[in-house]
Amino acid sequence: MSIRVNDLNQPELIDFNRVGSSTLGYISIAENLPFEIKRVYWTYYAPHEVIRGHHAHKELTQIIFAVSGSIKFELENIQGLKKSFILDRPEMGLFIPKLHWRTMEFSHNAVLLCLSSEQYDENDYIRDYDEFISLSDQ
Ligand code: T46
Repeated sequence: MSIRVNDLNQPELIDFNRVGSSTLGYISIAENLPFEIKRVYWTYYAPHEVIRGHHAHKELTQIIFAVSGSIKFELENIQGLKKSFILDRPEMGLFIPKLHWRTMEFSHNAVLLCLSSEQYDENDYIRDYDEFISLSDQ
């Protein structure tokens, strides 16, 4: 099963579909992604009142799932275009291209699963918002 990303430069919600039934339960499958997965990580027990993120990535692309609970994302590209997304179904993935500033708010029971195009590298982070916005001048 291949998933389709309409524009590799734009964030997008992707429906990974589900296989199964309400009596048996469901399975969703991620394969043939638009990037090679080099890292998988998951985030959990994030208090609802905490806002995570506050950074962008220079090269990293990712697809993120809320495998439990719900997660609200605020994304912004270097042109200042802002988009909000809510992940609240396990079969929905959020594709986030490189160079998007992000913040996330978790529901109390949320578990975030991330499929990432790169291994962890702190040098790939932009953690200063002014530095991020100044990239539009380049
Ligand atoms: C994103 C959201 C959804 C590591 O050592 N290795 C890792 O692979 C990761 C992801 C983090 N860390 C360390 C680095 C920091 O000291 O864990 C600490 C918190 O990491 P970070 O600031 O990246 O956490 P979040 O939740 O703000 O952001 C992460 C991803 O970086 C980001 O790309 O979209 O999860």
